[in-house]
Amino acid sequence: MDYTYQEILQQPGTWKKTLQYLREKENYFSQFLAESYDNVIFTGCGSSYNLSLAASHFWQAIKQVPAKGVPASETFLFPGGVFLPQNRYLLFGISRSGETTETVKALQHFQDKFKGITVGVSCEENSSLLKAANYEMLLSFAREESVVMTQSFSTMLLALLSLAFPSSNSIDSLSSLPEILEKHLPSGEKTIKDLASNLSFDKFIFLGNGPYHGIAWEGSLKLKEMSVTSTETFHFLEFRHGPKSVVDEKTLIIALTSQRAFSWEKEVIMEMIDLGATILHLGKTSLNSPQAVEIIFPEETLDDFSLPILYLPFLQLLGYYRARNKGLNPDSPRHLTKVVKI
Ligand code: F1P
Repeated sequence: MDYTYQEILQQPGTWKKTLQYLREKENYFSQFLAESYDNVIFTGCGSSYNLSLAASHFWQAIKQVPAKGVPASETFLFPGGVFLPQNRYLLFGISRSGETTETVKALQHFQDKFKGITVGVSCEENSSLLKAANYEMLLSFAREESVVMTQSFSTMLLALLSLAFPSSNSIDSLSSLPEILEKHLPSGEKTIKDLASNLSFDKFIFLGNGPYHGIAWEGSLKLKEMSVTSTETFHFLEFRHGPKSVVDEKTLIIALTSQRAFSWEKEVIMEMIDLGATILHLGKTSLNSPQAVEIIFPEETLDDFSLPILYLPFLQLLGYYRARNKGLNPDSPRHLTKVVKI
């Protein structure tokens, strides 16, 4: 198999290294976590923007401070919509390569124009982003050959989630994640591989609320990048307000349900099944529907912070196997390069 596949499957081990890294760096990170900020901004491009969306939700929900995920280009093209001159910010710049032009520029522009601290989050040592930042989160053990981001995404998100929790107990609540993933990967991969062999679907809709919305965007981007497939992404209830008009028997809805809003999300899913859709459901509780292909994670320790991360490898495998079934090479996705420099 190729390196994209290998890197998807090695995530349990990479996640263990991530949690170990957070333990080792606890004192270093406490230097900036102890300071006070009015707002927290997460920024990046492509997958790293999707990561920013998920991380900002986690951060605000856990730390009770205003947090926002924005595309790196917005921070310098429309700063008035992102920053307030009188406020003090904690700005996380997220970039696997640490060389994406917009993300490096976002950090430099912020440091020139606004007040606060910057943290570079990357897998590449000595990268331009890490050199520009006041602090660094260097996850070099999650470096990857794949053009599309796989383990680097889940690793950087897991690291930021762990950082958001009050030290010590954060790691405990997430420490079971690698083993849970390891347990579900074999059967989950088979489920995804079987579904991806069905090339009759021509519409792919990703649905996710709250912290799952950034994950829905990332699953949508993986399928698009690797298999050259048009995809759409919505919050569950938003899908009723017009976009559901496209649903028919050739529609696959990838539903990333939560614990908190499951009853609301299930209602939308059942309505779409009545319109003819097939469902790929990742969740904690089964829908008990013959129209739903499911990967269920019943473990008690899982919640709306850890589940979104756990869904990622299966969404990555969906993109991988559909690409393979279309005769495409996931290691060299059409038109794409590993880093976008302008
Ligand atoms: C960001 C990015 C990826 C995309 C592709 C090109 O990279 O846009 O999101 O999938 O690999 O680069 P980075 O800033 O995280 O290195």
